[in-house]
Amino acid sequence: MIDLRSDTVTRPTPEMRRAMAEAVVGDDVYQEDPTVNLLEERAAAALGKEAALFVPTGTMGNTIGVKLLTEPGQEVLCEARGHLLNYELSMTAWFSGCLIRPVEAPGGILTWKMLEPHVRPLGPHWAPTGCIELENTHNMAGGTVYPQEVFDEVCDRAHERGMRVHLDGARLFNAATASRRSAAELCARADTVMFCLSKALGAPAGSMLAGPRVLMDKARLYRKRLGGGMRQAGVLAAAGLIALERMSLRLQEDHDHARLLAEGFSEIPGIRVTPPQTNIVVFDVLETGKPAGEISAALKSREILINPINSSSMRAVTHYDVSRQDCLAAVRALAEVVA
Ligand code: TLP
Repeated sequence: MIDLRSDTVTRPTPEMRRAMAEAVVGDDVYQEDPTVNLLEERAAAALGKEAALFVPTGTMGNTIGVKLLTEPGQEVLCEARGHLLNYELSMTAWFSGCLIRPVEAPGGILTWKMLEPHVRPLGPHWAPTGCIELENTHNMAGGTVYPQEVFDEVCDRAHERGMRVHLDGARLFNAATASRRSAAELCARADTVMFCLSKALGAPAGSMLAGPRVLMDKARLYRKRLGGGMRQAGVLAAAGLIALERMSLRLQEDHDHARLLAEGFSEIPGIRVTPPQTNIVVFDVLETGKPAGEISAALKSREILINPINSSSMRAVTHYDVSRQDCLAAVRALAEVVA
């Protein structure tokens, strides 16, 4: 099977498996796991933040990040296709007691001009906006990258208005690679940031939440409340260190593969695709006359896995376990299926 459903499907590299087997561990709930402690220090340094916390998933990182920046009864602004709103089982409502107000943005990139009309002060009828959540890269918009001045302006204006900013940087290192900036530069003005070790970076599990130390101390308690106190988690953190320090340097290859896929797809009659900026190719199949679900099933019978997003669009994601040859095979299979 050539698995283009997501970059979450990567399996740990042989080097990760060795590091996991040899990891020095302790009880992380007592903060005594040296490998977790090291990963947290290195992640904080990579992001230019005071402290970082190892969490089991990106969803938990976002859940805690938003909780830290809001009070119950506030609103959170996020892009209409955002992961926080659509794929996290309403955790913002359940855990933070906040309503998400979605704002549509072309390419998933929210500017201050788009956000400002939706910012609400406290009033007799209104819940105040507590926090803005941005996604970089934006997953369902096709792995798009924030122009840095747009991102920074949203943060600055939000802060002037007393709001705070959480960055869902599940694929922050893809954004860094594409924009040729450091991850720290990208998130410098956000209050809290989450990135995933278990997506493009190839670790088997784990994400990092980072921000000021006082917030990360609180985050540690929220993580425990959510059932995320993982004890000898150094076994996972050992793979996370390799993800952070080595795998983050090879992402251009995935981006090149995504471009190759998109170029091939764009030559197939009825397929419309925007050139990808990173490792995610979202493409429209409406004009083929076939529903995306049917195309996905037909591809599966040819040993290619690509998920539909809805009835007319699909998403292919490149990653460490996908080669140039695999991408060419996927293009050939899609052309056959559509024909
Ligand atoms: N994304 C997954 C699915 O949930 C859609 C994927 O296959 O892309 N933020 C962003 C931007 C994400 O893309 C994801 C996962 C998460 C957060 C959540 O991470 P996990 O799955 O670790 O909870």
